[in-house]
Amino acid sequence: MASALLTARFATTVAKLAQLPREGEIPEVAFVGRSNAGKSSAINALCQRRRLAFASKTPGRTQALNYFALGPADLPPQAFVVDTPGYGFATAPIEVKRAWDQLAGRYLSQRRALAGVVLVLDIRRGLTDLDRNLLAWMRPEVPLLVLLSKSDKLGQAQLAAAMREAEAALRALRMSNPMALLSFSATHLTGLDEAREHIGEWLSTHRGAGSGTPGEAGGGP
Ligand SMILES: Nc1nc2c(ncn2[C@@H]2O[C@H](COP(=O)(O)OP(=O)(O)O)[C@@H](O)[C@H]2O)c(=O)[nH]1
Ligand SMILES: [Mg+2]
Repeated sequence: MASALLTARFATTVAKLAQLPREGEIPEVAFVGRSNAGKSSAINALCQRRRLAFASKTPGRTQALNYFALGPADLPPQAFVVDTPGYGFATAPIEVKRAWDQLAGRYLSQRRALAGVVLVLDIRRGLTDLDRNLLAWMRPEVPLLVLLSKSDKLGQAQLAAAMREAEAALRALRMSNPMALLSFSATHLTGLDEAREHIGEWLSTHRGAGSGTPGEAGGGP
């Protein structure tokens, strides 16, 4: 399924949980991270598309879940990639945080179709308290791939140190989720194949809402 990323196309924008596509057999991979961490750029690079996910220069503009469909265009989607709103703008009022929790937080904690989560971190910043808050929404069975993005901004020694630091910070959280960590650059196209492999593996092995026990479909409250 790794190559399915190359078929990505815009599907829909979801501004409220009630507008989510009905849960069924279609697995989803969500990209999460602080505003400006490089989520949209990572999606574009992984899908080999220039402007699929809008790589915004204006942090915090996209307060919605953006769905991209994968698979042959003439068939129902095989999977979805979901770009989530960034969090952690310095000036965000409490209402913005509440809005994020209501949509993205609840999406992360409730969505049965979620086959995996890609957390995008700016490698120069590492794991922040805002990222820790976000990770607290995740269910323990959902696998996590952490992309230390913008790795092109650091030299070899700094990069190795940043990787070690992020690894220790993640380990300290004692999450039971399956987890992988990669250094990544959307501009220099590093880490793409490994990231695609993880995502492809999630999508092809996910047992979603529709494939569980009858009556289980639909997920959270
Ligand atoms: N040098 C470098 N810049 C990047 C990389 N990824 C994203 N950026 C830049 O970082 C800014 C934010 O990227 P964007 O993808 O919009 O972040 P988002 O808010 O998380 O979706 C933009 O100016 C991008 O061009 C990267 O791998 N390397
Ligand atoms: Mg974005």
